[in-house]
Amino acid sequence: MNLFKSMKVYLCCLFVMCISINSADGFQNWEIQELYTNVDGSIQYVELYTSFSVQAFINGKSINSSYESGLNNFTFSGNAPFNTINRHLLIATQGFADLDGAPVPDYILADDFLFIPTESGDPNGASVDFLGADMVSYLEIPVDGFNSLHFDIAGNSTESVNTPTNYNGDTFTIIPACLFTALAGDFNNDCMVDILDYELLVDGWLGTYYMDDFGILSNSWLVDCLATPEDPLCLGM
Ligand SMILES: [Ca+2]
Ligand SMILES: [Ca+2]
Repeated sequence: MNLFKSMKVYLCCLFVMCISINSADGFQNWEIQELYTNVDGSIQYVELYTSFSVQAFINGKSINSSYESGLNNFTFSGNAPFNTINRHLLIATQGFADLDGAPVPDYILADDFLFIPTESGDPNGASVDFLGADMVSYLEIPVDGFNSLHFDIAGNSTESVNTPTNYNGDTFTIIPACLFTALAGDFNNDCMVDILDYELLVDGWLGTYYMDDFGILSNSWLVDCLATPEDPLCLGM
């Protein structure tokens, strides 16, 4: 073999090696683009996005969610489809998957994966870390069922309407039944004030809810805006 031929073989091998090393490692360019939770953590999702190719190799990689002393872990069970340019991945709870018209999640997430910071909690807030790829943190997250946290490439967040999008590009917007009523004390946004709101109050007592909220809850107790939308409390009067 002359020198030219052996150089060609060498460069060829180097090229193949580079591709396979790149492929084996290809997951670092996913960004955390959106986080959503409802008030009780049963409907949540983490949406990822990448503009890069060859980011499919996520099998066994982890996303950690942490707040104060709590740590939740999600591990990918399988790689993403190979073509990743301008794709999203949707990792969502079963409660999300069960919503009418919801895009099919690419991966299923346990309930309560995302933490909801409270007024009296850690001032550093909560964080979500796709280990080796991207990390975001937040002091607050909307729980009105309609808005979510959207992150830019630098990790800055804004609150706006939820836009869950899966790998296939299917998307929709979660619209809670009671979004546009003004019923005070309806902590879980289901249009009525009942035992479910009381349970949230107890769970968040002196962290999220205080004596004022107990008074508001008592004042609206058993008001049902689906049954009686004309009730002055449903109209914010
Ligand atoms: Ca989105
Ligand atoms: Ca309620």
